[in-house]
Amino acid sequence: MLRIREFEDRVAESYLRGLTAGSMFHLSVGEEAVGAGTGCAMRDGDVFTTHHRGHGIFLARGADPGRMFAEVFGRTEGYCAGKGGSMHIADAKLGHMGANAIVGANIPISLGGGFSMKFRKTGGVSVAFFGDGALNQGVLYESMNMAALWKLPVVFLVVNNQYGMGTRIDRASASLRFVERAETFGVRGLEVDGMNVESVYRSAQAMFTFSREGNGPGFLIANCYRYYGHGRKDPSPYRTKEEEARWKEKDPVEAQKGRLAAEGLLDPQGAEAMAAEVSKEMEAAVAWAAQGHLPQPAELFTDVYAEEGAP
Ligand SMILES: Cc1ncc(C[n+]2csc(CCOP(=O)(O)OP(=O)(O)O)c2C)c(N)n1
Repeated sequence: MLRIREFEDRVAESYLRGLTAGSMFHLSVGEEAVGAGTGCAMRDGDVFTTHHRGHGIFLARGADPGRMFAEVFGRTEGYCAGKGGSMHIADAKLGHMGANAIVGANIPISLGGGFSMKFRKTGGVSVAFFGDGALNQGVLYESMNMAALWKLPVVFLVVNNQYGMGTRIDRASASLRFVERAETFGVRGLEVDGMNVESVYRSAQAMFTFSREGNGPGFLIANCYRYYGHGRKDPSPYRTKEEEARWKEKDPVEAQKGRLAAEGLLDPQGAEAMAAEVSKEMEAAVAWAAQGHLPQPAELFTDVYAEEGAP
């Protein structure tokens, strides 16, 4: 969680310093428990897709922050040779089938991932991460129907940060009973406190196990909050300072620090040392990425489509 937060804060800072390629960055500060909890519950061989706010999830799956910064900076050393950027990061080796900027569009790709897992009997699970903004997209329910019909190992994972751009979830959804919606399709549904990393980990673990053991798809909705606006420069005029403060009282990093301290597993010096180590790691990653190379015009059409035989 500390690594995700530090990474995202440095993306924000790099953006303001003009280091980044592109003008829009969707940061997941406040959502760290969802990234870390689900990422740790997945296994090697599992596959996933994310929405446009997926840096934290990829980091939790083992992404190298240097290569992620390089991608965000549009450098050839990045995961997609600098041509995907923040919103289109993918890496087959780590099971990342791609971030996607079209709300809900990654969901049927994960459905295909689940079909592949079942067809090839790999024992893996395919996870689609998306925001509450996708909860009223038809493609979600088309995908749920097919996943349930064919008992595919797919988990629909909602990172419910309460807002789709400036629209609060209850202004966009006629009903908030999303678990019931999923159950209507025969998809097992569960809701979890997305500010508590241990709860997220346990719920995700249970859901992934259920699904990978051949019982069909799952739906997990994790309730959390994004601390920044929709993009770095969005001042969030559609929500109140009081609401922001209420959610920050449940800060996932501080809450976990408190739980570990209460169990005698972490003291203030230990916490400080951990934070310093993470800060050093991310500082080095930014410096390395900033020295990277910009793609040349001659490379315009390379790294765009998969080579034949590529994973
Ligand atoms: C199909 C589609 N409609 C609209 C948009 C514009 N858009 C980009 S992000 C976004 C809000 C997404 O909210 P949510 O899915 O909850 O994710 P969050 O940004 O909160 O993480 C919208 C409407 C889009 N990218 N794709």
